Amino acid sequence: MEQNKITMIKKLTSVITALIITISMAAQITIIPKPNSIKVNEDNFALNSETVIYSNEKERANIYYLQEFIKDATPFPLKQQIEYPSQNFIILEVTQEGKIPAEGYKLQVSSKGVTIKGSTQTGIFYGIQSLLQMLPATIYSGNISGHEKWIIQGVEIEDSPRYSYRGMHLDVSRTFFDVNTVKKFINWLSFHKMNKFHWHLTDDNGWRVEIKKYPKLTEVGAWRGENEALDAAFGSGNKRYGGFYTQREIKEIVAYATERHIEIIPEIDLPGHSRAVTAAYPEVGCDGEDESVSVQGEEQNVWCVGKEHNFKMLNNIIKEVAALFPSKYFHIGGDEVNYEQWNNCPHCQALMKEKEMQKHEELLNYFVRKMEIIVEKHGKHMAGWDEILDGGELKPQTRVYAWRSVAKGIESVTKGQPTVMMPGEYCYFDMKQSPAERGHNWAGIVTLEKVYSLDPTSKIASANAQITTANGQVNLATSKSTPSLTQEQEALILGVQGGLWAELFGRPARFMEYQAYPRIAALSEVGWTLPENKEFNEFSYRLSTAHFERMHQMGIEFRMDPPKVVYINGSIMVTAPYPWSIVRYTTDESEPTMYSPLYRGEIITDRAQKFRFATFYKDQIKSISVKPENANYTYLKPITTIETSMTENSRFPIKNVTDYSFKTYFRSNSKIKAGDYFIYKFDSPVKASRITVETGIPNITFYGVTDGYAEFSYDGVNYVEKTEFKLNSAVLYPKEEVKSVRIVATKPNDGYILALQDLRIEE
Ligand code: TNX
Repeated sequence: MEQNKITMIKKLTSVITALIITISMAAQITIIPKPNSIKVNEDNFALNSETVIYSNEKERANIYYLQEFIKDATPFPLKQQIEYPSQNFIILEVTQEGKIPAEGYKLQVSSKGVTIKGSTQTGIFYGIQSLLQMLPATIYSGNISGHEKWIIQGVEIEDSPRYSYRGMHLDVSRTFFDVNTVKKFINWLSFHKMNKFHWHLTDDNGWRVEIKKYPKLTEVGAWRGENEALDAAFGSGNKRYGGFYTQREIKEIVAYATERHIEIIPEIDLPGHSRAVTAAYPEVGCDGEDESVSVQGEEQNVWCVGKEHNFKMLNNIIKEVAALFPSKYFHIGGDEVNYEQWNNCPHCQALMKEKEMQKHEELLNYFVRKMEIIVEKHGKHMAGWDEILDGGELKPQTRVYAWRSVAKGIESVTKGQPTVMMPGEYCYFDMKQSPAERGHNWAGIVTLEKVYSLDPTSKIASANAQITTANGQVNLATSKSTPSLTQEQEALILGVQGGLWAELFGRPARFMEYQAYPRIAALSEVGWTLPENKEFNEFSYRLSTAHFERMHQMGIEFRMDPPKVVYINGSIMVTAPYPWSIVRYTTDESEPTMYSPLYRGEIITDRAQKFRFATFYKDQIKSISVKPENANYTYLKPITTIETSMTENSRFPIKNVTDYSFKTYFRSNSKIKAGDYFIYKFDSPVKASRITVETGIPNITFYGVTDGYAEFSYDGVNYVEKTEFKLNSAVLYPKEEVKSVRIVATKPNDGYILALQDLRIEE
């Protein structure tokens, strides 16, 4: 009874809060990224079939752009008028009056119509983006629904961005995205007033751009799998996986981005991360005895610096790629070089001796400086990851992308380099969004709020922060005291960029979008909106009441927060992420679907562990499903020993899979091969209804068994009920008490090591 009352009161409070916010925000503007000055007025303007568009721009791009939206989603033709209209209009006006900043705009809505002013086409384009967000969200759908009122709130907006660099990065090497997906990605960025797309075109696991002079880069280097030169990886399995863009397709994408005021910065990742190159042209790699691997476990993935003719090939590659992109910048990577390769290479060592270099970082700097010259020769400035700071000086115009920490960004501007902030702990959208979700976590859990909290130019930025890098090392920031930047140094912080590394984007379907949004919406505000205009709860309100629907109409399968579910005193209580969200549930451990019952209030049960809950948006977008947090699970923990043919990595010992702590796990030192096995042996026979065998790193589904089976034994000698692994796991259903469980591989897995977890044994 008491419990009931509390729930009632809680519910009422949340409904009332929602109402208050709704009423007070009703006449308000929900644009993302938030404009820097908004004055709402009493007027409003209704679009109708007589509304005309007028522009004094020389180019008609903006008119066409807006007309398309209006024509597709409303019943109105929005005809162009040649004379300046006096009423019922949308006016696009380029003007040098009023000193509107280059990317800024003024948007005025009165009962007569809409006026967008800018000093450039880009400014007007951003004014149009804000206008679109003041219309019903179906404006993004491309279809007429017939239910909307096309009324625009009276307002005066004066707006311009905080930073000139507002970017997103996408790795198309680990997971390949086709032309249409890349275009969609770019289009969505433009809706968020983002203006840079950093296209990570090459990496160890696939070379994705056609190079006419070196056709093997894509003939060989764009494909991986069982019978390919590149190993299978990241759960793409032992089938042929890959793809690349022809130069014609690249040009098509560049033109598409340019129409949307987005500059594409190409990246060819050098001199490390180059396994796809050495698979196609082994001669570019180092010579000498060396079996070391890169942080990602790749062998032979470094360009030899001692072979002078390599620079001819690099020049030829850069020449072809540079010609495809109008951007002034060319990114050459520079990250995570496996220096062991250079240490053991006679050519690299001879060069170091000749040039009297002490450290391999100096050799990196030697390489980078030569790349600067090549890149400049082809009319671009160079850009690279923050490792390029490590070995020596750079040209003053060379741009640094600070990924390891905010401190690296501060170090970079202190050295005088123009810098883009993309510290992993705020900007890496390949990181998990909560502990139970899929994703990397080496830079921590990157929640929406965390992204939103970044202030790239803040003087108290976490310069002393320690951050753990991808290979598990702890990096100590170089600057120990609170940095205070000079104005010139501060001006060198060009802006901010999010990163989408794609090792984990193979599944589930459209996981890239799940990782990208709404975090990109938060990032767009970090890049655009002044800190004094930003507040997370208010952002979250605009996001959940208006922008979710826009994203949905744009066709983005964005992430939805799961509900919070607890089990107390025999009842399950659910808190939805937003007062207006829908939660559905099942009672048999199955995934909730749009047909599952709605959660309407406290559920009394003694089988809490069987329940699964998920938040739904419009019955189509679903959160991950969750169990009640503290329900009593029935996993058994019998005393277990394990036998294996594999050798352990001492940081992830085999005993980790017999402690029944599901956080610790085993890693081997090599791939699993056909015939390799694991046997879990129970001290006393175990009665279980179901045993789930999980391989791969928890929540990071690669490094698991790709091809193999699991089986069990009633007597510890004979094995029965062979079950093939599917997506890293196998589920066994014993009928009697079990003495042991065995895993056997039938082919090598698609990762350079194998990871294994504890058995999930249910009574
Ligand atoms: C580190 S960030 C890398 C990438 C990985 C990423 C995974 C950077 C310059 N290098 O190669 O994909 O971590 O989060």
